[in-house]
Amino acid sequence: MTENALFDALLQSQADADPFLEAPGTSPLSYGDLRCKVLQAIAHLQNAGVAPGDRVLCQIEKSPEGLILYLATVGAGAIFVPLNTGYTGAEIDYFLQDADPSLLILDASTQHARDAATVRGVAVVSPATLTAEGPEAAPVPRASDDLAAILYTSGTTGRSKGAMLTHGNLISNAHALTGLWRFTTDDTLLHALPIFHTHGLFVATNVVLGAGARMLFLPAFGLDALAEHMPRCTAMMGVPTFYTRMLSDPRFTRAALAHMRLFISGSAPLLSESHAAFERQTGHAILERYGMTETNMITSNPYDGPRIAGTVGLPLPDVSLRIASPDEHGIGGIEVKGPNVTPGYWRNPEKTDESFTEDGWFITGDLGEIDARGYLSIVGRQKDLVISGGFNIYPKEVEVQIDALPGVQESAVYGVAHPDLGEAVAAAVVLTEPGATDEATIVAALDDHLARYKIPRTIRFLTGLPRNTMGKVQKNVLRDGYGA
Ligand code: MLC
Ligand code: AMP
Repeated sequence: MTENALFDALLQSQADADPFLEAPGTSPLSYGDLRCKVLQAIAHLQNAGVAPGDRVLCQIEKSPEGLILYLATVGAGAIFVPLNTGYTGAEIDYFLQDADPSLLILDASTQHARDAATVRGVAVVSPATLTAEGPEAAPVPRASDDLAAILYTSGTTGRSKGAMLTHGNLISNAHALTGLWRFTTDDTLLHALPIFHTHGLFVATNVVLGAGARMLFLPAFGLDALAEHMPRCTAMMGVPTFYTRMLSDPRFTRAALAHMRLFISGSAPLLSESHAAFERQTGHAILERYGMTETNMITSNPYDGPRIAGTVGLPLPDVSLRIASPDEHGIGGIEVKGPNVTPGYWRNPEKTDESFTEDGWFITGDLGEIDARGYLSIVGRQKDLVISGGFNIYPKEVEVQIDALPGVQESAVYGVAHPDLGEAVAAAVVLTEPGATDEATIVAALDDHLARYKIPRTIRFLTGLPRNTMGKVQKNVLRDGYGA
């Protein structure tokens, strides 16, 4: 017993010879290999000066090393902070200031983040160095309420905030989902998600570890890779875009997917039509679940009972859900309580206070209703947020950057329906005078500051923004008038 809560819960029980991970172009890893590499990486992290409680930032391309570094950082008693590989130097600079890390893990080729780290005096090390062969170190004791990770999520003020996740938060969700979704040592999960978000990092990886299952680990989502590797898998987790793209590909037939046990969707709404079309084409009813960075997973459709399209199912065991201030149709704000919920935002007590009710419920910012069977449906959002292909974009963050550009008087950023991504980012811009700037100039300027998935795919130039009597921009009018 090492008494490192997450290590003990997720990395101790599997037999050494049991297979863990296979990634195209790399040697397969058994659970014994995984444990050995994690213990070696703990020693490397300690030699690099990482102490318990330190933050370790990590912006690297998806690779098995990324998983080893997540587990080793937590094993070293430190706090893992994964970063989207698309973040620009300006964005990294903010995370370096806010997280105040002792180490930044970067691929050798990533210059912009390296420059930011030099300015902030943060040591940089490559994943190759940290995962090289070497002596092992024992996991550092950590209790279940110690922090394991901080995941940054953007906010309505335009500034990202770090959601703190404890060992206990992650363990409770891993155990709940492993049981609920019936993962066992017979399973092989097809992993095509990025590993800098809750979905690909915690939901997928921790469920596989919790079950002692296998993972087929793809560097990125692609239909050819899916068609090639799915025959050896039993389950897949994805965002709705994965499933709508599969629907457009004749290779994913009922016969080709007959061996699959489970398809899970989350991170963004799965349209009922997509659910029905997927079932018609493949014979599989996608199991939709609902979660958030701050809360891990909250609800899931059942494995055995009806998987109802357009709903996100029932609360996970130990998770409580309520609808705050329901209107006459029963629709209100979704609030959550349970062992899955963050203790708050990193060094941000104001945001933490704002995000919990006085009686301790976490306010998701999503609007929902619960039907007679107890199934939750998400019907809208109280927060001004665009979800594009499973990535969240807070309009404020983009508006602040557009408004600062020469020739721009003001802007409004909003989501429009998009057949592939669910929603796409759009902007309405008012210029200081006609022709003061143009779309290409705005997009080029944003590229220095914002990851590309946040950059508007369309920009409309207006003479004024539609506002209500309170002076608030009416984004619904922009969406309705200038949608898709
Ligand atoms: C990529 N691009 C996107 C984008 N993904 N733009 C908008 N929205 C997206 N989601 C941009 C790239 O920056 C690039 O821009 C261009 O599209 C092509 O990049 P790509 O990598 O080839 O894109 P593609 O294969 O189309 O990626 C789509 C995708 C990917 C759906 C496969 O976005 C993806 O893996 N999404 C998963 C997100 C995820 O894991 N979310 C979980 C969050 S956790 P340019 O300008 O360079 O051409 C969470 C909690 C929960 O929400 O409940 O799970
Ligand atoms: P993130 O901040 O990236 O963790 O995204 C969390 C948000 O994604 C939630 O607050 C929801 O708005 C949305 N979300 C996650 N899963 C679903 C789902 N199954 N259906 C609709 N929205 C979802």
